[in-house]
Amino acid sequence: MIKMQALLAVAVICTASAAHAAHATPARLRLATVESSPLLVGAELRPGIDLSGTWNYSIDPYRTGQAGFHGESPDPGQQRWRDVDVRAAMANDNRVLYEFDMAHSPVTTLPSSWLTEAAELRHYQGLIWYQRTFKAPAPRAGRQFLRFGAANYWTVVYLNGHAVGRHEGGFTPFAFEVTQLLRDGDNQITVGVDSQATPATVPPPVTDWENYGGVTRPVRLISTPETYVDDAWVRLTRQGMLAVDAHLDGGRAAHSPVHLRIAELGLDLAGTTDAQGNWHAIRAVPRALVRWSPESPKLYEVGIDAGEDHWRDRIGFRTVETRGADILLNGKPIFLRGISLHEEEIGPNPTRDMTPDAARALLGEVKDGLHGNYVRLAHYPHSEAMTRMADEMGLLVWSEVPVYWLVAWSNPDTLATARNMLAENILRDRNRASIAIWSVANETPVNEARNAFLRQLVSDVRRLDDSRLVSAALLVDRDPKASVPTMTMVDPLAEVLDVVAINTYNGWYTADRLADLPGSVWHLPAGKPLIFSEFGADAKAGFVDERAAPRKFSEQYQADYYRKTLEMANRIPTLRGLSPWILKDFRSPRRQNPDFQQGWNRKGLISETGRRKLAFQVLADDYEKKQAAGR
Ligand code: GCB
Repeated sequence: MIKMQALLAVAVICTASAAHAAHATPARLRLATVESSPLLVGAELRPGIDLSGTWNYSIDPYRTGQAGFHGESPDPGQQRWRDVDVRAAMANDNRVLYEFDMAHSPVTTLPSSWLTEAAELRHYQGLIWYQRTFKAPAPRAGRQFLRFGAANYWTVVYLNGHAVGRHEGGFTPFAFEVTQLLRDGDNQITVGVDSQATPATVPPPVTDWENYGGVTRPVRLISTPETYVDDAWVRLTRQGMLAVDAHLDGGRAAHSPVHLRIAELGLDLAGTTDAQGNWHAIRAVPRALVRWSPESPKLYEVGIDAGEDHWRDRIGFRTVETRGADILLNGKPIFLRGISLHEEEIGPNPTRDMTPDAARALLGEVKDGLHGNYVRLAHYPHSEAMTRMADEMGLLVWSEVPVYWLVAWSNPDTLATARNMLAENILRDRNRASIAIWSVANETPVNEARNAFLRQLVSDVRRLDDSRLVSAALLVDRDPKASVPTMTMVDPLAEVLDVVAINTYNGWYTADRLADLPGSVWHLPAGKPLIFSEFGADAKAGFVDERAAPRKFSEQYQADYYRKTLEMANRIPTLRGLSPWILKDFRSPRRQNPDFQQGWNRKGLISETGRRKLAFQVLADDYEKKQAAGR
């Protein structure tokens, strides 16, 4: 059923995955995984208390709050989560020692990354503790959950001095039930977040983007009835039927009456849960149903009523499939006119706080500026604010997990982490009409261990969601002897993907002349759609070189690069989509050319503050033509 049996193994393995000594946490702490924790699908639309706002924070570079100096349990004087008035305790008893005082530590505003909080934190990778108090809802009924949109990367949570749980992974939601731990009046929540990547983490330490440590998405205290809808998935199947799966949790979950309601369609589908609290139903589509598409992003108010619980969401209905080299949306061939995006808001000093307004600003550039119908949300699951905005604005989405470059392919803990992350992402976003493609990896080296790792992820996607396409951004082999650029897809993973996706940087990282790109030769699978999931060139906004052969980093070079690469791409018969790299300049510590980069990857079509470069219009013109030609 909905919580896949196959993932049980993941939960078990994950418990052992805190092998990294720095992240050792007391055994009693539950690890949040899709199997062991509440999912609270659609949590953003449930009533609750938003814990955004002011929190105290305290750095812990030696992780003294996690282990003593010989690796034993941490000293009480270092336990940041203790429910204690430090000043009073030390004033009253001169035997007492605390080497922290959260209540009098500096303050920050969450959600946000600590990187932007203070100059000395700009490059801090490690552990930081956050604490605040909040009033419990009064009166309290039913069940209460602490739900995190995301915290990067390891998170440990305490409530009123008690351990609540921990989570691994920087980009997916997790929740803990705290019904029994809440008290009347003031409650104290303490959260430790450690951003340090290791060779075993997903992603590993070396990437090409900023590792924004911290609580980067909202934290809420969510209330539900005693028995509630923990998971729900309402969609069109590939065959165009309306299907619902729901899972109830609580004392009355089994053999309970449930209703799926879509008032606008006059639909009321009744059923009963089984002994495990699961319900599955399928029926013909109501005739009046308007299908979701980029041109008409119709969303319906959908409800599932189960006892006292009224689960709701706003859902669009459409089908996505492939036929030969075509991608079909609602049965019709579509060309994906897209661009890639990192989760970084427009502005001079982003902190990865993706509010709905910030998401709208980015997606508006894609939809209205570029005439796009598609975005690649790279390289990890983006905030639900982003995928909900894509639903609303009418943009198809490629969603991916950070299985990026050099992952520990032979480490079972790493595989367990990746599988859990993938499942958390899919279960969170299965109700988003915008999501068309789940991607399992980016630019990974072909070898047996990697192939087995990624095949497992592909089969997980198919089991968790058979209504969408599976892909991965792959690399190609280049013939060093050929007189024109000649590339061949030799990656065996392509065989198990619905869409072949390729990243290519000829003319930027290679010595090719731009004039030679259109004559490139590609040897690709014939019967599958191709997407160029990346191509791009850096340009510093405002850097002008009007010569016939403009130099790298000028806006002119980037614009020429786009012209020639588009010419090359448009000649490939199986090409069905593009997501060039990238909409906006983004922070990346590996980019340190002092004249042009200053810590930013400059491949954006707009600068970090939103200034459009020349290449923006080149892509916009190409997409406008494709749109006019009905592609
Ligand atoms: C890539 C990566 C992307 C980088 C980009 C670049 O192939 O997938 O994460 O940022 O190239 O700019 O080199």
